[in-house]
Amino acid sequence: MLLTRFFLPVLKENPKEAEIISHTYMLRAGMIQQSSSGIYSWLPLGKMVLEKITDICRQEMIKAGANEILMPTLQSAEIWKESGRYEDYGKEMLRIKDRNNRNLLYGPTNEELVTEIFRTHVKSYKELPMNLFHIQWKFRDELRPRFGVMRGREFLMKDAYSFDSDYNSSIKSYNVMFIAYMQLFKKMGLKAIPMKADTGPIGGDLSHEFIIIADTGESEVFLEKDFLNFQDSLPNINYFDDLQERVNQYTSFYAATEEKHDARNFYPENNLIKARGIEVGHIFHFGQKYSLPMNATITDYEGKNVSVYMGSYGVGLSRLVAAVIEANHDLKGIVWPKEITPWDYNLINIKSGDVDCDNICSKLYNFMKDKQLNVLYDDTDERVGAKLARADLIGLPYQIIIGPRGIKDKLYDLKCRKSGIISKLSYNELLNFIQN
Ligand code: 5CA
Repeated sequence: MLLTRFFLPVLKENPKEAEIISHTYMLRAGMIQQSSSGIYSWLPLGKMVLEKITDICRQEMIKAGANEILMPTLQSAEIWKESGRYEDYGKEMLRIKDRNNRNLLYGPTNEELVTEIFRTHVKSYKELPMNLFHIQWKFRDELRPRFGVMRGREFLMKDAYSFDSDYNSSIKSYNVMFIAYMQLFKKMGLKAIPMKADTGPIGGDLSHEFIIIADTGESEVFLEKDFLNFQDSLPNINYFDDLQERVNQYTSFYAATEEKHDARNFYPENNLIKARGIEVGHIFHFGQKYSLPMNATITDYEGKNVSVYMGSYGVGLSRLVAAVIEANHDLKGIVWPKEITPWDYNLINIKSGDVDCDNICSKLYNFMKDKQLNVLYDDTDERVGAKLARADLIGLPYQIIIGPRGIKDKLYDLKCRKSGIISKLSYNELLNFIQN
């Protein structure tokens, strides 16, 4: 991509409304623009990262056996009255009337709607287990939207819903999602820690939040210190195996959100740490909470009618963009992990208009495009200082910096954004590096 053809409205100053670094950098790097309180437009750079995160999540869901659907943002109030949540949900729910005076709402979550889809079509245990997921915008009229997309009112969520014919198999379905979450966060370059959690308005008896430790996080959490360094040592994952042992590896550590923390359950005490974190995912096992009032029944293997057992599983996709930045930045800007960076390379022509600089940059850019390498080429005619500052701000993993001095010496600068180390490479060394 040529930077002269890319809409990247960077800001020079730190916007005063931003209180945390991810919000500051997302605004400064031209990733988002606020449209009203807690509601944002996603500009090209932000949209690219959001897509990458979404895609990693989608692929893992499919691998774990879930089917993708797409439910609407607007839902009828009727099904929420069936479950009893229409009144309970309170002021967070945005209620709307259509021209015929019918009550609609902008979905804050989808347990009711997916249960309605299920009960229309599925009648027998033979069709189970089943997991349906979608990736859709949600609306919650948060009391205090803040920190940009971290706590928005409109936000993108991946929500999955499992259906099983009995309790034991519904725990297996919960375990599949538990492990899929560990995988998908790892694939985003993040260390998410599963913690015992409260179930709030979703309900149920078993729940885990997935937390990224960060000082700016809104959640207070308690965990065993050793958990921070734990790496899953079991061999490859097969989602059709029994995953209980794998889940136990994680749940044997003490880790709980503030609401679930109880120091009496913790031993040895000196190893406990209190930290702050960002909730990037939340999974719930709630059994028959929705299927009972909504009459979602199936016949089991004995021919009896039973209400289906369910769980729901959310990932905060738009929040994750901010969470990744909280976990990966420095004083100069964002430092994208390679897994979700919008491009791998930032080719910077520090003297556009100079024939030699233009030639070598174009040659390199075309070569990289031919090899299908992901590169953003800064071909603008701005000052060198502005170009380098912008490159650091948008944080692509490698910068290839080409200017008259390098051309004279036949040595070009390759800068690793994370370490800041600049290597001087010949043209061939540069080609070797980018091809490996
Ligand atoms: N139905 C369940 C699971 S599908 C559910 O709604 N769970 S939730 O309420 O915990 O939300 C799932 C995830 O969405 C959270 O873990 C969080 O990462 C994200 N999320 C929740 N509220 C917001 C918000 N206001 N802004 C950004 N992300 C949010």
